[in-house]
Order: sequence, then C-alpha cells, then structure tokens
Amino acid sequence: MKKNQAFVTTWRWKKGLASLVVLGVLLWGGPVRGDTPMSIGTTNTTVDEFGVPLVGRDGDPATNCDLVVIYWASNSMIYFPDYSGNPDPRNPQLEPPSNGVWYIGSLCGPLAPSGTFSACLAGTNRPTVDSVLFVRVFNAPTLAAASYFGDSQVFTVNGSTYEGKEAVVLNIDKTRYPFDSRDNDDDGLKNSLEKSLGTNPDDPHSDTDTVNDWEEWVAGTDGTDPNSYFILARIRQGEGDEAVVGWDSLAGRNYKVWYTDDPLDATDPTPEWIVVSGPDWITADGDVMEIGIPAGLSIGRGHFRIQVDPPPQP
Ligand SMILES: [Ca+2]
Ligand SMILES: [Ca+2]
Ligand SMILES: [Ca+2]
Ligand SMILES: [Ca+2]
Repeated sequence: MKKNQAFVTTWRWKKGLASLVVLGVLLWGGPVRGDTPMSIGTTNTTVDEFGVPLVGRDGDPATNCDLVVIYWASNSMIYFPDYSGNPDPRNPQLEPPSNGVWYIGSLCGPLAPSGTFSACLAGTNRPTVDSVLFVRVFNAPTLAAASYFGDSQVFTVNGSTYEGKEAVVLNIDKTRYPFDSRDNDDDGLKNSLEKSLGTNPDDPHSDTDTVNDWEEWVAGTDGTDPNSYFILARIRQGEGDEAVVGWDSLAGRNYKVWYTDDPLDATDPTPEWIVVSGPDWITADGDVMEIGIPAGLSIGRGHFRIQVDPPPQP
C-alpha cells in the first residue's frame, strides 16, 4: 500500500514538473511555429500585363511555369523591387522549398484549381505565428526573364486552423507593375514592356521596316520582324458604289478611317483629311476589320488611311 502511495506521489510530482516545463516553453520559448501545415494560394486566375493567364502546370514541367516568391513584409510594408526585379532589402525572401521554387500551378491541399497556385508551408518553411508576409508573382519562370510582377495583400500568420490546416487565400489579379518604367531609347515604350515584347530597349527601331517600336506596339504588329508592320491591306467594291476598306486589326483596339482626295505630293503640302468611319472609334472584335464607306467609289481618285488609338501602356 505504501509502495502504491509512493508511486502516486511520484507520478503527481512528475505531472507537476511537466506542467512547469510546458509553462516554461510558453513563457520563454519565443515565437510559436504552428505545428500544422499552412497553405497559401490564390483562387482567382492571375493574368499577365496583356491579360493572358500566367503559365501554370497544365502538363508542362515546373520549369516552364511562372515564378512565385514569398517575401517577408518586415515592417508590414511592401517596397518596390529594383530595375532587375530584385526585392528591396526590407522584403527578404522566405526560404524556398527544398525542391527549388514555388510556381504558378503548384498544388497544396484544397486550393489551386487550374491557372492559380498554392504553396504548402511545413517544417522549417512554416513561418512562425505573427509573421507578416506577402506573395509576388512574376510573368516568367525566372527573375532574369521576368519584366512585370503582381503582389498579394500583406497577411499575418495567425496560427488558426480549419480542418487541420491554416489556409490563407490571396488576391493577385495581374502582373501589373513593370520593374523598369524608364524609356532608354525614348521611343515611347517602357524598358519593361520592350523586354516583354522582345524589342530592343536601346534602339527605337528594333527591326528594319522603318516603323518604330512604339508604333508597332500600338498597331499590334511585330517589332522584331521587318515583314510585320501596319498596312491598309485591301480596298474592294461592296454594294453598288460602296468602298470596303480592310486591314489586319487587333481585337480591342480602336480605329478610325480617314480619306482625302488631295494628291499627297509636293504640289499640296497640306492635304485635308476627313474621317469617313463615323463620329466614334470603331473597336475591333477580331484580327481582320472591314468597314464600308457608302458611295466610296463615287468620290473619284483618293487615299484612305487608318488611325489606331494608342491604348494605355501596361
Ligand atoms: Ca523604349
Ligand atoms: Ca525600342
Ligand atoms: Ca519596326
Ligand atoms: Ca516590324
């Protein structure tokens, strides 16, 4: 009997010691690293600066997928990266996963339908409670190839769990910010946009078609291909004496058609042009546009030209 009592006493003492130890950890053990996995990700589709969904893992290897990086917001602030996309020192990078990088199309837990991503943070990657973070997505698989980025909201790890996980849903709609808004060659295109288009940021005429890089971007032609430039492609007869003017267009761009019957030579240095496509811009809904000019063939010899409305530059 005495033996049993002694055992119970010892056990109670040990239980008390265990409580003290646990209390000690809570009081002195520093930040609490949640012991459950954490997933962070998007449920909306993130698009690039042209409105095209970022490349995810639809059968592609991860190396083809666009880059995702998690950063610390050390004082709850997001700072702009440098011209090459490297983060501000006040936004250091969270240790990447052991298998390399996070990317668009990666999957973790219940998040990440096609075209989005989620990252699973567990073990040493799992940030401590009260960590303040944000996520940056890029428009290319590597920082060296990227030119635009988009940021999530700043969020705080709070340790809460739902069905065994802490889940943070991010909102990143677009890689809307250029790393480099300078215009080295003064052709009207930002350096970052030239990188996205493949044109030379130090040369206003990247190819030899004499149409400059900005004009080619406005018209939607290829600034790296001398055989691609904006032309009025065709004029044909429509109903009766209707003239039908056609050109290669870009969906969403706005156009006007102008006409003059002046000779466009040295005998008339100030030709008078009039708009014949109506009072409003015409928005293209595909890659070919045609517009009928009533009685266009009855006005004799003349010239048409197409004007493109420059869109806002990303
Ligand atoms: Ca430029
Ligand atoms: Ca250029
Ligand atoms: Ca050109
Ligand atoms: Ca061209």
